Amino acid sequence: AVDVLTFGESMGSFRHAGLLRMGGSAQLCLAGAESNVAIGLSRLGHTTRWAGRLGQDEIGAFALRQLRAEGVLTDAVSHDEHRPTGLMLLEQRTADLARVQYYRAGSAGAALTIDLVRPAIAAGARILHLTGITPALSASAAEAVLWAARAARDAGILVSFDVNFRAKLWTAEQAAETLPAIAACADVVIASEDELALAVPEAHDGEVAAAAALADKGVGQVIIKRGADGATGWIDGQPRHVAAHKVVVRDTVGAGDAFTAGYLSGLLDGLDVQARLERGAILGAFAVGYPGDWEALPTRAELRLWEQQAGTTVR
Ligand code: KDG
Repeated sequence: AVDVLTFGESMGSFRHAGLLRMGGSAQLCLAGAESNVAIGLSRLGHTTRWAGRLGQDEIGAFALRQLRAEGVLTDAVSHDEHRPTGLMLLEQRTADLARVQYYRAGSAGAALTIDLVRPAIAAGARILHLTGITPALSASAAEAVLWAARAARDAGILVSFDVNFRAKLWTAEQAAETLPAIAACADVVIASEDELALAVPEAHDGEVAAAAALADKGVGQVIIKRGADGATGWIDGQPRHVAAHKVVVRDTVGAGDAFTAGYLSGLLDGLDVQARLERGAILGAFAVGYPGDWEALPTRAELRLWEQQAGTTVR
């Protein structure tokens, strides 16, 4: 069994340094919240498997090549002869403000089903990581996520769930109908403060009430991502906080996934809550310092680079 299994949609992301309407060149990168997390964990030496669906096209071949190059197992990837691999366009409007357009309706990634993820669950994992993006893609993808969350819980696999609300894919009302059942199967729920209500619609009074309501459902770890303000982990009703590292921000896309990879890595290594949050903050800092969702994420040896003072050249 691998350390971490994840599935969802990975896409070709054309990143443009400014306004797309101005034309000019864009750079082809790999995007997808779940594969970002898998790559982050793989760079830290954990074994990971990504089990999505790709089109039989050049973008699909590119995605597969990137995942393999990063050491993510792709033996559970399925291929769709008829549907294309999803695409997104990303315009970097300012260093920390980006705008995204999706071309993923009817994509191969959206055609996930329970049967396609079943073998990967059967192969086992220490952690199954899911996000609230996948259930927004199609009814069959939503079924697959809920089925996988339940099957993993029943098999004793720890379930991690990042709410990751994407307003361009569905409405908050639709998300609030679908996500609570998934969150209720999870051991770890990760969300930004404003996403919490989508995972526990009955808790209206903010973070403390939502963390308590999730704890009542058996979610032992509720992690709130606050971007430049760090993160808070609610463990058994007690909050633990970590500050974000102060870095020059070049691109915030992927920072949440980086944080999640760091947190889960700490969990796999048996670190305590504070150290797990700190590893999440270090990966978040690496992610925002360089363009790309995951390209700048550290290897395990590089985690220690963080002990150097800013402005240092390591020789
Ligand atoms: O977290 C980064 C993701 O948002 C990006 O990689 C694309 O998965 C993606 C999505 O659905 O927005």
